[in-house]
Amino acid sequence: VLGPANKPTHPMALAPVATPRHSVDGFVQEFLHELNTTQGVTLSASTINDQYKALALTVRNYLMARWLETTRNSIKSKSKAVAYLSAEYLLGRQLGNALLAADLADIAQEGLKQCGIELWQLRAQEVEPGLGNGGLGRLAACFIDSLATMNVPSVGYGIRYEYGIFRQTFVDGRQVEQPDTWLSLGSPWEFPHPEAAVTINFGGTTEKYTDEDGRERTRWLPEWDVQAIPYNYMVPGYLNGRVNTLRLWSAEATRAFDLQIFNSGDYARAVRAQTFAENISKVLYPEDSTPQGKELRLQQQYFFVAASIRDFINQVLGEDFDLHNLSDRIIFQLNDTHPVIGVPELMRVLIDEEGFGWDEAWEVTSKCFAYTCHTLLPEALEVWPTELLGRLLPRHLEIIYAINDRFLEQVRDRFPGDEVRVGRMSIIAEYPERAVRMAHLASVAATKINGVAELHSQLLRDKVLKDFADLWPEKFTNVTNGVTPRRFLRMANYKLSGLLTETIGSGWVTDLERLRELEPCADDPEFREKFREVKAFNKRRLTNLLRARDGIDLPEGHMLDVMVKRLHEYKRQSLKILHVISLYEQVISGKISADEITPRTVVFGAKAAPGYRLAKDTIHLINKVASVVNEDKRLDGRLKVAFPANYNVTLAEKLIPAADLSEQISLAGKEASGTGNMKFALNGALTIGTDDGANVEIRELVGDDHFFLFGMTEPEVEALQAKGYHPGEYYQNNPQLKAAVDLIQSGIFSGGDRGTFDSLTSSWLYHDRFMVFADFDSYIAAQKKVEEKYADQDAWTRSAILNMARTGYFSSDRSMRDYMTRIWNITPDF
Ligand code: GPU
Repeated sequence: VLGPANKPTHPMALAPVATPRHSVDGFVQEFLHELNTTQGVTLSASTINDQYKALALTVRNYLMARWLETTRNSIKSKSKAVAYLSAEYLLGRQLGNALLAADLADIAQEGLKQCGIELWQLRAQEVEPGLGNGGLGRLAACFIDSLATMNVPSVGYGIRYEYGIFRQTFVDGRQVEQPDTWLSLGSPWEFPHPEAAVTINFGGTTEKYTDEDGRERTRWLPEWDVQAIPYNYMVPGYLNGRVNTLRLWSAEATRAFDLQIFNSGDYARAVRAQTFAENISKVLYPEDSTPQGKELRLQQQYFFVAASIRDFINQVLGEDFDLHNLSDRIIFQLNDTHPVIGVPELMRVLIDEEGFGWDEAWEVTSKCFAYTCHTLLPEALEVWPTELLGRLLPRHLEIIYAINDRFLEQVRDRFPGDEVRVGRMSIIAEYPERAVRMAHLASVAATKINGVAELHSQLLRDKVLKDFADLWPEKFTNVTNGVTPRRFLRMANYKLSGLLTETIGSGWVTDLERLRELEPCADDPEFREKFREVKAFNKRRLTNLLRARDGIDLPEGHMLDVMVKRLHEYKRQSLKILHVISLYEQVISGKISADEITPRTVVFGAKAAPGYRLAKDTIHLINKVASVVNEDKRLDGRLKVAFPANYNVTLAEKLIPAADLSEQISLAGKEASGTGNMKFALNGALTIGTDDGANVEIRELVGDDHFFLFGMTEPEVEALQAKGYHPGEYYQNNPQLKAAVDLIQSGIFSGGDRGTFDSLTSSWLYHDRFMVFADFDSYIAAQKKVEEKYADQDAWTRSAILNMARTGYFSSDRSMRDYMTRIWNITPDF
């Protein structure tokens, strides 16, 4: 496919590409040019979608010179780069971020106005690329933003799913999934490069042979293959002239593959074969933290990792690079275990294709990977049955066995006679079936292993990966997660941003710790008033959005109490809805009068994995409670529940800045970090939360007086588990809890049917791993404190300002700096 490159003979070929003039006129000229020549329409005949696309292309053009320059420099400079390997990137809309990075927002607004177009209308056209599930995918998106802004040579690698995370709808209160057709109107942000396709092999067998030098070698004789087509996306740094690349792979059938079958005359089979190959990048698996062990999923993982490693070696390093020095040029950061198959893949490339000996190859490989673990739940750790892995990747399974043999020898050396430990640590599990433990493979291969918050990293060392920490304590470290201040403060909360910049200058956007300078403003009544006005503005903005988007009417003057995150038992949306039910129950049973309730709207946003029954039942319950509570006049409009469907990054950007109260109520020891918690605090919401994940660090920074802590600590959870958790006792001994649960079982939320929510109530009552009842009392007490504080608006606003001023630590820029010093050993090149 690739012809010889043309020599640049024209002097213009060496000049940097032209950037359109940074002025309203320059912008309008470029915009109309794109509308006419790329969309092929006149302004007067153009649709909103034409205009959106022309705008996207225009903004791209402003970033283009920087992108080409960055790419050229990164190949020339030969500095060490980071390749972030992630099966998910939950990017959110691109237009706003690109406008911000190119410093074009005001110019575009004015230029479009002159064309009779409203910028916000075009922004609303964009369908966000939802190529991730939740926190893990969004973290990847924040990290590549920070790497670009901090001038770190880096590339993100992943999968261009044709269908991202499903679109959630509700039918009679139940979740129904619709396909996410984000590409249907075309995607102006991507640059496909079919000429740079990489062939990826699968299946078949291996065979031994003797090479010309008389050495025993192995080769893989694969059975089928697919093409990996790269699609490049710009990752612009914030006002710094740098644009990094995110490279997402799309699967296409190889020509050889279907030609063979076409020639056999079986047209239908040929087309089926094509579909089979292209299925690999068809759809994002919607399970979050609960791997399904499906063959297609392993195909996806190998597909993108093999293509990425090949791509880096060929495109960035070039043919004559001595791969013995690979670790001088690259560190592959593994975003959880999804890309861990890259470890045996690099071994295979070095040994089978490059002729390295085993030890030589391991020497290189064991310096090129670092592993981030994102969970503490044992069921979230990926394992692949050897039967499946061996069928799909026979050579890789052999290599994994060989890695394991040498590794277990090391364990036996260090702990002679401790065969129980050897069994625990083995990369291969024997029960319930023989399977590869991907977290063990990652831990053996990685130079560094990190958790994502202090508590999480400590629990990894002490529990989940304790044996590995005993063997290699120096491998373990922590990097607390962070979020990008560009998207989640500067863009999402432009009113607050304006106030911040007016008060301390604009430096905070790239140096978030400078928010500290706002601490004194907490005591300034004038500033507090402005801060409250910003919050009120954000609430009105949300109200307008939810009215148009969902037909939801948010009442005015309510405390906005927000719980948005994936639906999981461990995150305990159940505890939040029990609180609502309890408030309702107390009013309708006459225990309290409606005017004792703080006017409050509880907002939920949550998708459940399509096969996760209890999670879906919880969504059903929340919706049913909402429809009963919202209509009941006895509450005097003082308690409302809003559950907009299809929570995504776009909605988060409107919801978080409007929130008063942030719900972070997982059972202690279960949430690795959380990152929504950080976004809320930075936008001036107060947290009600357990001592879990990054909540611990948030509370340390903002101070106990400005955080509503409740619930058991992790050691208390462990102790209760050990002694035996009996939820029935809490139910029997706590009348308020009993009344709430009984109200569900009365059928009041299910049209009189008493059994509708039995799955939930019996789970809480008889086998709740996440101990909702045990923390109920303490949660209710903490909510009382919330109400007391909210009654004193000055005190509340003061705390809100301090939350914002003291959480600059949670910038993903800081996370990236920590990765650079603790894990990657690189310094940014300026
Ligand atoms: N997380 Br494992 C996911 O979003 N998906 C996963 O498959 C796994 C973890 C989350 C953690 O639950 C959350 O606590 C953390 O903040 C986030 O990853 C980013 O580290």
